[in-house]
Amino acid sequence: MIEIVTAGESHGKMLVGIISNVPAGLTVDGEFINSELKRRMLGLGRSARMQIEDDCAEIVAGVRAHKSTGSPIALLIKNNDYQSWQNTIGADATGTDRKLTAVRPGHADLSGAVKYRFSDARNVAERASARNTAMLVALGAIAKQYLAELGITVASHTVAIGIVKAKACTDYTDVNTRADADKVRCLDAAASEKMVGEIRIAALSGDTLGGASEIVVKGVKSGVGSYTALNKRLDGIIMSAVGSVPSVKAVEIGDGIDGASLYGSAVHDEIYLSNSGKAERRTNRAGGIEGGMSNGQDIIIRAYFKPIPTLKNGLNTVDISTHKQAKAASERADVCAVPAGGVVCEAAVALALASALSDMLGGDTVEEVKRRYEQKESAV
Ligand code: EPS
Repeated sequence: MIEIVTAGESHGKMLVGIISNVPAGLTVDGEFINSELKRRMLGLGRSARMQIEDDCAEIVAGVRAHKSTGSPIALLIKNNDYQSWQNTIGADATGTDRKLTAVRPGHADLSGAVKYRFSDARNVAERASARNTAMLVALGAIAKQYLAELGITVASHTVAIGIVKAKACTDYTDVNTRADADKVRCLDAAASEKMVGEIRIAALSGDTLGGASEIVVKGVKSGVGSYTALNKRLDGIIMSAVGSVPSVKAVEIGDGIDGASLYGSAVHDEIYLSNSGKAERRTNRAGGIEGGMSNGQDIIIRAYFKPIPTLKNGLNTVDISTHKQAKAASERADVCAVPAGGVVCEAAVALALASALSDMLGGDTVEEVKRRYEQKESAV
């Protein structure tokens, strides 16, 4: 089963990632990985950190002459900002500056400091930082290359920022090309303009904004995941992966939220006999997953992000060194990370799906994986 592990601090020397159980013979395109990393850095509302970094992954193991060898693939992404943190972060650091004791509500600071018994939440903030999502995107790019061999694509677009909602998407072609051309990765031009306005207002008032992204997976055959065991249910696997992305507080599959307040007759996708005699659905309110399995339709996921918890005007908190009431620490942070969050969720979904597929198909080589997938029926 395809699995990942990552390490790295926001201002440490580098981010490290390993993806294991990738079959041999997969073309691993370093340029594609880097283009995915660039997509994560874009979008109005990102912090000044994005001007410091030039995210680029170095492939240091598991790939030879652009092909996976079947061994674990290891990646490195350098943190340029380490230059300014050398004496604070790292194994040989001696600096005790940059303490973080006025813990930020909504961030990992307080619970992390209590859990690991730190008197300074810097260790927590460094690892909990969404900086680590750069490595998630790089590893996700390898998962996307595995999925591409099976004809599967993963894309995303912004559907809400603050109170501004995009109109429902009816055209799921070339989603990433169209979304990436927009400042906030929104496919609805009128909504995009309003979203830009909302981000500017939040920036001026030292505040932050959340929102939602829709992730669209095309080309998945029927029958990935299984109803036979809780941990094989594809909706659960995807929700867990997306829900683990920093800032995500809710995950929806298809029309899950609206459907909860409707009659069943208005929710479930009726099944018809097609002209070719196959059973098919004309609607996709289930978002491509029924009974914990893909049903052959597009898989539609929505990730809901909370506003970034680092605020210019810190919220009320307690300073864990003085045990006095304080204003939360303010650090450089994004005003709105929703456009980037969509790209990160694509990676999380690609990895979850690649993992579920590799669990189902096994296979030592890409050719073997492809042959096994081709044998799967997509409809009856
Ligand atoms: C991020 C890097 C971080 C933050 C952001 C995401 O860099 P720095 O802390 O140096 O500004 O900009 O992370 C957060 C907002 C957060 O709360 O963790 C990145 O590379 O995506």
